[in-house]
Amino acid sequence: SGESCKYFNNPMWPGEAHSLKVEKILFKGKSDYQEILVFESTSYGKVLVLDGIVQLTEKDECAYQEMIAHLPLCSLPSPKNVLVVGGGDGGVLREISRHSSVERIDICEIDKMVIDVCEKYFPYLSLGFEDPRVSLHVGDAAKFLREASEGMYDAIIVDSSDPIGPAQELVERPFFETIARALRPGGVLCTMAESMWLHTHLIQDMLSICRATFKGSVHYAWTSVPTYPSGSIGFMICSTDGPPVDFLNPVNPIEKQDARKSQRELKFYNTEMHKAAFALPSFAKKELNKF
Ligand code: AAT
Repeated sequence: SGESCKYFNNPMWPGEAHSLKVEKILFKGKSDYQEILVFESTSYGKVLVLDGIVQLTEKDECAYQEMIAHLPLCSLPSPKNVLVVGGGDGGVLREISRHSSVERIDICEIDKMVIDVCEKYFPYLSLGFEDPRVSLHVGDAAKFLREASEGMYDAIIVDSSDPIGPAQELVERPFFETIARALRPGGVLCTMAESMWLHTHLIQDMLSICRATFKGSVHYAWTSVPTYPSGSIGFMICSTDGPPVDFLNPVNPIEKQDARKSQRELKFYNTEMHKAAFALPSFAKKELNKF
């Protein structure tokens, strides 16, 4: 009631709110696109918040970033050209860097301030930008993909925020069509696809768009991230028509690829977690298999 009401008004999860105790506010600012907050929490380390929504915490970022990067890249025999959409903190770049087959990593992040703030407060994530294979493009990914050359990427990873604000277009059909065009035949997409506990309709919409757009295979996978609403997050993982991709049985195990093993060990991803990510609870199977 009263003052606390605003915390229950997020349209992505009406009537619920998740809280972490703030020990110290480290940065608070407003970019052209969103409000940015970094704070030190009591039990999850530093936290990045955009427009009031937790994007990552030091303690559990590994679960999200390792899964969103390695689910697609370990499913291809030898990925070379990779595009990241969003991901301005650099964490997904850090994970892609482990793959020694990769020759080029483009990243299109809309908000330069996210990149700068993360460089200062999350150096163990933004070190991803130091990889010489990375080219940064600051701008709207919807526009970037409309202009991308046909068939140029082996994999596209969409690490974007929730579809309110600047990421709205990134769950709509035209965006998926430009992704399919930018992928080579048998190329793969992995995009953040919200929670099966909270967003059945959104996931169903994404599934039907993806099934119409990606003629290889389309799957929903998920993992546990304690600080995301409902404690879990999903991924839509798809391939274009071409050499078939068997997402459930990764052909390119990370154990063989990890070129930077000495710098930072994987904390979450392994081949067993990869395979397990595609298993769905009965309720989700029923809801999602219709689409
Ligand atoms: N790896 C951290 C997790 C994120 S960050 C999402 C990023 O997507 C943000 O930096 C945001 O600025 C960027 N972004 C949003 N819209 C666009 C766009 N149109 N083009 C390019 N970049 C964009 C995601 C956490 C998911 C949270 C789930 N609840």
